[in-house]
Amino acid sequence: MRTEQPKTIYLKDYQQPDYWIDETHLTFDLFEDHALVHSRLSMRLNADKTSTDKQPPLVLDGQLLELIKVELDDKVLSAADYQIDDDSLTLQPGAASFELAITTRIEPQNNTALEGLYKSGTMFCTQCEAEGFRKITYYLDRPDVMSRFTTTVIAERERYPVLLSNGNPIASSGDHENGRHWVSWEDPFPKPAYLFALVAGDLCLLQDSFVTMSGREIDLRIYVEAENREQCDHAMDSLKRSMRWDEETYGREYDLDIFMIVAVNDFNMGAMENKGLNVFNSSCVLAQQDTATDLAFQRVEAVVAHEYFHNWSGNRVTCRDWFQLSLKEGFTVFRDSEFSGDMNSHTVKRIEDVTFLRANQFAEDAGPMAHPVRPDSFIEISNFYTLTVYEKGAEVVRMLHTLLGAEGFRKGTDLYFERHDGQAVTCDDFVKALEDANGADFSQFKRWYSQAGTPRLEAASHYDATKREYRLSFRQHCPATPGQSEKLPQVIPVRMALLNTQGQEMALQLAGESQSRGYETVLSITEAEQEFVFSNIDQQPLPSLLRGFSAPVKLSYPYSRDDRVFLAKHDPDGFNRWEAAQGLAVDVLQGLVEIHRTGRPLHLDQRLAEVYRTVLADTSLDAAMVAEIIRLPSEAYLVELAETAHVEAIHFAREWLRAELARALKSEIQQRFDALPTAETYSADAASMAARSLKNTLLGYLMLTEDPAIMHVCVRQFVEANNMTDRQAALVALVNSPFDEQRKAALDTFAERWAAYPLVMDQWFSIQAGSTLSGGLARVEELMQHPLFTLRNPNKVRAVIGAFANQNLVNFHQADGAGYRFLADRIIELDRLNPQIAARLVTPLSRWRKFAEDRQQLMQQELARVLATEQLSPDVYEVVSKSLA
Ligand code: B3K
Ligand code: ZN
Repeated sequence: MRTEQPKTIYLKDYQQPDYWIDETHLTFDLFEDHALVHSRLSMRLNADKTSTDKQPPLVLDGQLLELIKVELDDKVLSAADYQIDDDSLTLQPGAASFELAITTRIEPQNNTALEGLYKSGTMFCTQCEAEGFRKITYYLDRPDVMSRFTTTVIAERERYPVLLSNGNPIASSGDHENGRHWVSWEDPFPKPAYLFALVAGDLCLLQDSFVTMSGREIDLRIYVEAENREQCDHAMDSLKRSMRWDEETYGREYDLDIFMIVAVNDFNMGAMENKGLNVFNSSCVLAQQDTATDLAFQRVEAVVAHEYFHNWSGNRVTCRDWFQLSLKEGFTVFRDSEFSGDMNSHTVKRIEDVTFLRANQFAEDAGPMAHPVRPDSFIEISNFYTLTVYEKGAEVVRMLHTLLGAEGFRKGTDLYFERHDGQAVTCDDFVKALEDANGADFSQFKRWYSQAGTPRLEAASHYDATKREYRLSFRQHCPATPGQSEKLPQVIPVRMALLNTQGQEMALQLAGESQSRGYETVLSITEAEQEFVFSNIDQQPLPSLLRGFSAPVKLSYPYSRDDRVFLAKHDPDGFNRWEAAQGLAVDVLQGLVEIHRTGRPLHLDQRLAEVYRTVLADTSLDAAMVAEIIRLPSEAYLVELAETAHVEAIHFAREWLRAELARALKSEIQQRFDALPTAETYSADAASMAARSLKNTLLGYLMLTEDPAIMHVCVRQFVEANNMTDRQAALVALVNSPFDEQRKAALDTFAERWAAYPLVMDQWFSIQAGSTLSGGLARVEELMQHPLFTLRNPNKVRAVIGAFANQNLVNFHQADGAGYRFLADRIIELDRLNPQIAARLVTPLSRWRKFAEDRQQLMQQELARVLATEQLSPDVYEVVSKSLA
């Protein structure tokens, strides 16, 4: 924490470092009330940048460190030989190559920010990305400084039998005085400090092995606390599948002899890809049918894969500077989503990703924190681990994949990995490799990296029966975002087909082209306005546009509701069938919101019921798809779409429509519900998960009819379920139902049964915090008094405060502003403990421009109050000040 104004860092100011660190030798001496960190660095002048005759000072990053000793080439320096401030240690090396030895003292047990070396429960662990290593020792803490690390960890044997770091264990390990022992690790691959990791604890392990494509046997280990030993199988299977997939899909083989995952309870995000030693939030490792839902199983699979894939996209080839973060994150998210698609269903995975992107990233891109996939500036890099860098970044890579085709893309990534192995590079280098391998020119495409905001794409069409010609025209426009008022046209790949009145795809012959494009094509839109003419079209077609969401844009086309019904029933493309049903539901809901606001009674558009009826009766369709299609768009998405969001009206209209659909389709829903088998034994395969997903979606609808007979079915499911997915779905339905007695009983039974399982209790917290029944704020305040709640555990903060502010819109936005006041108080409180988590909580308030005037004022007031707080962290300062600007 500091008092002076935090300063902004600009991409345009990037310069190479003055020095390199070839070797890094670290020794950690861990104690209960402090840790000593001894480093020995082999350094040399960066000759490309500066000459030896005017050697620049060496400025090492360091924060919250107590400096014990500095030695330069084995000579102890005195205080006069160096300068120290809050962020750095500066000294003047006498030669172009030198050895620097530094000892610092830190207090991991008091580190509540969970960055650097800290304690989670009884174990020591680290989190160094992005700039956490500087909280461990003085160093060149920047990703373009890559060094070979050797690490020795010394700690009490009894308390910390397991001592881990990156790389391969060096045979030597042994006893030290006073019941202490030590282990040394060596990582042969040069890496930036952000990939450093250390773990010390009393851990047990699940061990397995994997034989790579070249026949090397890799030792695989998942370390957890003893009570979680039975919950690691799914993570281990996911790891092995990821390793195989990366070999088959990208030709990437694992490189060390050992790969370790450690689960910790207190972790700021999902997981971290430290070389050879991934540290995970336990919520992304542990999964077992009794305690984890299918969603949690899928998240474990995706996060294990994501972190594993970073070994190439991030570790072997890393980022030159933090502005390039999407180089590794966008690419790796794209890789993990394709992996998940291959493991389960591509269409369902795509629907989930697009739903998430549109409700959340689009909102970010339209708000005060909007920034390009490659940002131009930041105050605190931790604030830029955003949906834009990750999810929009992945969309950008997906478009490159679409434009090049799978084979061309693979040629490009092969060249990228080969050309840049062991280097710290930029997004431009990535695109250049794809261009060079394919003879492509992506100069215009690269605007996706530099322009923020979600482009709008308006499509229109005209059919000329006499000429048998169909004209499809597009107009693109990207709204202004902070610091970017003028935007240039971007390359927008539109995957599309034309459907005849039978719903069949028509042959696509573009005027001026000699060859037909078959029945589906990708139109590349590059101009602000552009037209495509299709020839030999003998009837008025209905276009199926942006299939698979081939570009992250807001597409509009003047579809009538009947058109959407037709597409929802007949489009051969699964994604666009869902999209048509979504579009219809959005249109219906937006209409209902307006009608409700004028005080008129609401009526159900039977066309939507008809689409749902057809889908419910279609047993040939993947059950997970049925569940997706009959799920109404979220309140958050409706807020995002609205010019001014009227929270109560949105909530009312959506709840009304759900209940109305449930009543209108009760017998069809009941029939389908009854026909779905309840499996005797649990399985986490795709088909079983799909069946559960549909069954529980149907249960949710049935419960809206408030029929006591159904309530009993729900209670029975809650009691008898042999897995957490079904149990939790029943609990959610009960918690949001008017059956007070059953709700209370279910919550109590659940809490009693699972009190010893923190991750299960997180679900219990979050279901209640997210419940839209009235009185939400009081409930949340009560939950915070629960003995298991603590602000020091990020998962608990997310489960209670995060769920309330992000998923419980009616209660968070209660008209008197008490929800805003509550959140601002928590932000201020949390900022003293954990600035990264505090800054994340600002998001719902930062969206104040979306709401009506009275709410805008109340939200701004709270932001202003946060900003006026003394000793605000740069993290919260940046988000709040930008939100108010
Ligand atoms: N690379 C880490 C994120 C680190 C966040 C630091 N504030 C996890 C991931 O994206 O794989
Ligand atoms: Zn990542």
